[in-house]
Amino acid sequence: MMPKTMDQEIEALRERALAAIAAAQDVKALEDARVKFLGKKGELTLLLRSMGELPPEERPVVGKMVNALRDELNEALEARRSELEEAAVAARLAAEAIDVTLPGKRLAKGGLHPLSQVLREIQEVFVGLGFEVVEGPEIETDYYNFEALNIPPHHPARDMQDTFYITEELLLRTQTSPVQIRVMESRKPPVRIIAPGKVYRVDAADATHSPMFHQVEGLLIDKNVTMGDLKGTLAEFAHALFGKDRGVRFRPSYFPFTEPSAEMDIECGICRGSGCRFCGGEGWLEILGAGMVHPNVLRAVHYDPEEVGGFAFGMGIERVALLKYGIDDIRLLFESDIRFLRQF
Ligand code: 2NM
Repeated sequence: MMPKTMDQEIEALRERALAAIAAAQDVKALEDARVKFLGKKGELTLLLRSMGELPPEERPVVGKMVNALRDELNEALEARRSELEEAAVAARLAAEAIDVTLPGKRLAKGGLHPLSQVLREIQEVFVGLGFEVVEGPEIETDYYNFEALNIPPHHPARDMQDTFYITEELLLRTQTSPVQIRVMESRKPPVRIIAPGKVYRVDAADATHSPMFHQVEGLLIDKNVTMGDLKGTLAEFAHALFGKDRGVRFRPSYFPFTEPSAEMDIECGICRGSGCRFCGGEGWLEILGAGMVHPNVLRAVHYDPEEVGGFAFGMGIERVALLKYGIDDIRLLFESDIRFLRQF
């Protein structure tokens, strides 16, 4: 075979180079092609060097051809580079496109536990009547839980069978009244507070008992407070929570920390007073205990019973929730069964 002439060699190199440029599918492949043909040790550079072997009169002609080829390849490289860059941008735009017409993802909606709802309602009623919400420790001393509340040393409530003792002195509070003792110790009358929170009693869990439950207790101390103030305040509360059409009644009762003491009933919402299974045939449902604060309790916090006095009350929030929603088992409030909770 005849050795290739210089112009044949240039033409062959041109075709290979243009093919490589056209075949490059990304900027990296294109750069490899540039180095292969136009780099320091590239094919075109080597060709230029080999010109030394040509007869002197051919050199300018071949030199021109090589320069023209270099220009052509540079242009082809540049054209291919912008093609690839535009394609890359187009691909990215397509991949990142957002379909603004797609329907949104539905968010799961949470809700308050029925106990929390009832607690908030109770708090709103009393805050509206001028009471302040206060909290206190769940671990209490014998003094604040019993002694200051006029509960004598051998009262059954103090029994190991009824109270969770931690030591001889420390216990889990059996009511939130110790919070009210603490507030009275630290403030002068008038006092208008409610104390919500967890309380603990040794009880087996059944439809109406739980070893932990929630209470709201209230206390109002001022000059010239009467049993009429107690009745008006608590009737107002019952009507706000259960509706104005529900009758309320007060019955005499006994608590060591109040004298006189009473319990308040509300007309049964199921039978409206005629007697049914929900109210045990009574027509009435007990919702809270109350009374005029005992002089011994006032003396324990260094208030003068001749100067000031007041009323106090206490209710179980679980019980109020059961009555309000017509639920028949307290355990449903503690089981976190979403099928039950969703109904409120
Ligand atoms: C009740 C019933 C009656 C009560 C008494 C006091 C305090 F601290 F003032 F003595 N706080 N709460 C009270 C009174 C609680 O719960 C059924």
